[in-house]
Amino acid sequence: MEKAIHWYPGHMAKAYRIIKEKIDLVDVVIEVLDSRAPYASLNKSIKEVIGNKPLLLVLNKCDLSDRCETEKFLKELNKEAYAISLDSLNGTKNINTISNAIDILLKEKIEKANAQGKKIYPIRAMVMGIPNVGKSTLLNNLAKRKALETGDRPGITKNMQYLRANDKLLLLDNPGTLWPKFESENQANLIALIGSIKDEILPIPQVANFGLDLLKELYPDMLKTRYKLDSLEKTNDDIFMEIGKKRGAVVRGGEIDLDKTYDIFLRELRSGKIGAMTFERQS
Ligand SMILES: Nc1nc2c(ncn2[C@@H]2O[C@H](COP(=O)(O)OP(=O)(O)O)[C@@H](O)[C@H]2O)c(=O)[nH]1
Ligand SMILES: [Mg+2]
Repeated sequence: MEKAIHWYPGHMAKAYRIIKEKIDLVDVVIEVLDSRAPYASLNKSIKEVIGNKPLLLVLNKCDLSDRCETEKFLKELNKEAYAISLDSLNGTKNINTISNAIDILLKEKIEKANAQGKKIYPIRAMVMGIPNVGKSTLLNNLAKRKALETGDRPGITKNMQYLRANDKLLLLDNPGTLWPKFESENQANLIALIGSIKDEILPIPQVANFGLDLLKELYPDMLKTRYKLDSLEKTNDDIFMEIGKKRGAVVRGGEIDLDKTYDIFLRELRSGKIGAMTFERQS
């Protein structure tokens, strides 16, 4: 990106320290990913942070992603860790799904405890993930109470108690915030697109253009339908002008307000209004 997006080392060190302090309190770690960009939202250093704790990957926001692509990602990720997909806003079955997944993940440990007549339940878990993937929403959904502050802006989760999901599962009440990894410009753009970086510090025109390029390539029909576009064989600026016009993003004199258009486009893209889509493909 022209204007580099940084996650300062100070933040990283702090996040690392907080997680290290809590990791010994739990039996299993749940890393929440955004199913629209599972690889980009995965923190590759998590294994260093959690040591040998079993890891459950939850591809969240599956209501917003392309089901077919999500299945492919699950298959691939399942080679490295246990992976499931969820919609944490609407999940009456989420507790069972997570509880069952943890039982499978901890199968050996559970069998051993049973054989020795030791008590293993309740299992303690910690939820982690980069900002905005839905950690607080998932915790609220599992604990069936709106105890945690949620928001669609990154960094809203702050300061130990456990929340009870069911008889078998306790969750540390505060999720661990992991830092996103910017290994490439593409990854930084994806992280921006899923809303894990505050818009205030983002080069919005670049992110919007990245989103438009992606949709032209991956979901051209949804894009055309949403904005009633006859053709995509135009420059991005021309397409944004059309979108702006249709959404009434005009300034005095009838000129299109591109900044406003970018905001509208990104809001609609992020909230699934253009359609359910996955922004990454497996290489
Ligand atoms: N559509 C959809 N939105 C979700 C889901 N989970 C969380 N969200 C929304 O994503 C935003 C960020 O959620 P939050 O729990 O605050 O993320 P956190 O930063 O990881 O704790 C909020 O606007 C949530 O309502 C989901 O499964 N589906
Ligand atoms: Mg949160």
